[in-house]
Amino acid sequence: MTRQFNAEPFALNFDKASTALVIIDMQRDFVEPGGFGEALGNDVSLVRTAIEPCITVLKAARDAGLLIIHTREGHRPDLSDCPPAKLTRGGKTFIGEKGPKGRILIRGEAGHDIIPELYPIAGEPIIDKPGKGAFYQTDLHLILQNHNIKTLIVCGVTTEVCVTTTVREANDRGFECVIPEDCVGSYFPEFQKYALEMIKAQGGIFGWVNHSKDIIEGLKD
Ligand code: TIU
Repeated sequence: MTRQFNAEPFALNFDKASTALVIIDMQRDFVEPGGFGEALGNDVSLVRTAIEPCITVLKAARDAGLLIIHTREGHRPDLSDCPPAKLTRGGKTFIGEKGPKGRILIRGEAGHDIIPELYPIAGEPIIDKPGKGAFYQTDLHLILQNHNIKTLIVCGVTTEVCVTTTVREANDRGFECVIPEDCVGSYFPEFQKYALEMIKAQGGIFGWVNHSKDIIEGLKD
């Protein structure tokens, strides 16, 4: 059955069976103190506003039976999948260094994992990605194709880095993406504003933007 999400620049038609919720990098390393985000000099409290709206959208998506996918940015403990240019970016090495939540951005460490508030349940695939985009060097595209997915609801952090990189990758692969604006967070409020404007400008050049309440309303029976 075709449904609609209220969204900008115009309503988005979707079908529950071909829609997935993709939650990007809601990891302790980005949203809690002592992780990668803070090591880069950011105030992590700014991105925590996305947690509550993500909880409500995750619940609605689970209740509606959508495919739910979680992603994590991070690297192998031996750093063999981390480009040297990423490792040394900013003139200082953080990735792989020891922090209060374990080695920063390393798979298997406490800081790399998803926050307890949004923890995946059985049957929800987790995509471990080495880059900012969730399609690069992962099996996300294969999983979406195997589920006949056409529409993505994209939430998570950070808006102008991993969220919109993923939306741009998805758009080029033919997926229709909607970002509920309160479900994404940035360390830079002005980047959040303009990143979302860039998505929906020019008739929705990369996708659609709405609010968690529009997602919940659209999924309701
Ligand atoms: N630094 C920053 O804003 N973000 C990242 O490094 N990764 C994600 O966005 N997940």
